[in-house]
Amino acid sequence: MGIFVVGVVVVELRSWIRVLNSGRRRASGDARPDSHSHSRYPRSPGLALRAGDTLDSTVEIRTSQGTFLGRGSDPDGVLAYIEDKIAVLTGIPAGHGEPFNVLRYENGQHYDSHYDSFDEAGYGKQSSQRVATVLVYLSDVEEGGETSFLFEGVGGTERLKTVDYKKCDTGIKVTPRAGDALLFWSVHPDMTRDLHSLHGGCPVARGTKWTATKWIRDRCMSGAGASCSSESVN
Ligand SMILES: O=C(O)CCC(=O)C(=O)O
Repeated sequence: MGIFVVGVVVVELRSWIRVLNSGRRRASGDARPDSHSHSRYPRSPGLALRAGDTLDSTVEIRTSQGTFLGRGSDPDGVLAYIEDKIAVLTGIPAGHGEPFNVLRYENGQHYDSHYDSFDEAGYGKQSSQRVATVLVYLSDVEEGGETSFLFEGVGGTERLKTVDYKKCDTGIKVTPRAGDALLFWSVHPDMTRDLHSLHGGCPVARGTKWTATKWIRDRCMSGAGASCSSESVN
């Protein structure tokens, strides 16, 4: 795996969504996992399940393949480098991050709109909350595959009462570009869930989409191997 430099903020969609443009500054090689990665890294479901959900009942929500990778599984230190950059970007120590959820979407594959934060009514009491997400695009996509925020733009939350969110034709869509990253917050400063953070991955129409998602929690994730001290964020 090579390195993409996650660059500075260039686009602000709302106060809580940022697209970080790499300016195509590749430090070396290609950030996509190699072509054997789907056999090297086993498929893992990765979706948090609500009470009553099963792996079978959620299989159509996210149809991509994925696995989890953290700094511990990367002896070259590339993932640690990116995790540390994300810590600087968010101001939250790297140890609060879950391992990267690396996803590969082929033609027609998608991720239905969802919240990354946990709603206790559905998920039950959690030991920590997901407060922010950094989604790193590891590839361009020839057509489709945008990340959509349905509640964004004029009409906002009202619009969803009348649209079919699976069509991906409303709200704000962010086009994947290799090396860019997207930061958005799932909670307000008072830690209540931000309902505008509803998002999903539109179906890939042509090409292959690779992403690495970093879900960041309000508490340290023990065993992640990264620092949980705010002094480590510099
Ligand atoms: O693939 C995308 O654009 C969205 C991914 C996503 O929603 C997630 O990983 O939480």
